[in-house]
Amino acid sequence: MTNNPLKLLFLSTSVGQLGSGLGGGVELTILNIAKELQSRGHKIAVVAPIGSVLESIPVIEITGDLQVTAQTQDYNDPIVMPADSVLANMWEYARQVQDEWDVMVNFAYDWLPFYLTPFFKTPIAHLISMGSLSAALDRIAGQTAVQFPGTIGVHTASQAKTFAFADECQLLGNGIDLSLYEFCNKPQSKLAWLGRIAPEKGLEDAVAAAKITGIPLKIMGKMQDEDYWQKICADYPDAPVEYLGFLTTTQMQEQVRQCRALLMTPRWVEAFGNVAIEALACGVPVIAYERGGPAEIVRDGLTGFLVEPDSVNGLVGAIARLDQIDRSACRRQAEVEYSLAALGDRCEDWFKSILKLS
Ligand code: HBI
Repeated sequence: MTNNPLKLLFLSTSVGQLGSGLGGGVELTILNIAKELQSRGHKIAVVAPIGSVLESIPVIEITGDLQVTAQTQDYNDPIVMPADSVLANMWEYARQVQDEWDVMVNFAYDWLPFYLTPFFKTPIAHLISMGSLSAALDRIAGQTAVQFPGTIGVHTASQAKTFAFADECQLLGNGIDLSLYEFCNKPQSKLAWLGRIAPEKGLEDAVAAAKITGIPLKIMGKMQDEDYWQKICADYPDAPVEYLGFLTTTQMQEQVRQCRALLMTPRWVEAFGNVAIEALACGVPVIAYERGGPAEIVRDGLTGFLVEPDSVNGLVGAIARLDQIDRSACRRQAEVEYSLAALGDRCEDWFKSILKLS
């Protein structure tokens, strides 16, 4: 237990209810940091869109219209604020209660929380969960990095490098509750793909690799872009693939642990790639395009393979070499580098440093 408990108010992503999968990896990040810091005796509450659920963490549910997802916008698009913005309503609530909290932590990839930071008395930490996608966000976050040094956290160095203020970012990595993932040393002949079904995730390449190798591909994740999925099915009618839906962590790891590898095919700079450490925790090697977070996670040739980005043949070649990988080395890497305790230490240090600065 900590000797000086902090009161931390987390403000969630604005694009979906926590638990819906629309928030992608940041939903798991919020849950894991909140769980770990609460277990250390800190007081945590999460402000999130109505309908959000977060295990044993108190959630303050806020009504209003969800934000447009940043990755569907163009880089120079103006910021869109819906009439009854849930994001604006979340931050109005935060303004009213700010004196009850030591630090407020913003998890939304949105312009407003950064713009509001100088208007608040309580210090605000910003965890940015994607690479650069928007001129407006790059600009306002850059101003925040200068006005409030040390208050911007990211997951990886390659994600930080997509921003001009890379050197001002705290590198937090990420972490998972390893007790939820069961090691499997004897996989069946199948492959896994995990993530939001959306163009930036490059699912079509994994489907193409399954078709070429003839190894069945199990697809899990939120069906975010139905048209995108239908086009893949039309383009690869006889690929051995099966969509299993958006599963809970327990259900997902039950499937993934039986696979020979996880395929990661991001078209963008994946900020981290929670799914990579979830697979490693099950002893499942990760075959990933060498870009973004996964390139900093996978130990090439030891816990998986890094292949030339957007190269289906690269995926196929790596699949052929999977017998080289010792699956216990995958589990061990997750235990050493991606435990909740390691993530909790980095976050606790970050929040304490912000308090000292304020
Ligand atoms: N888009 N506008 C916006 N706001 C978010 O909080 C957001 C997003 N797109 C994706 C997203 N969050 C999460 O899926 C990632 O941060 C992981």
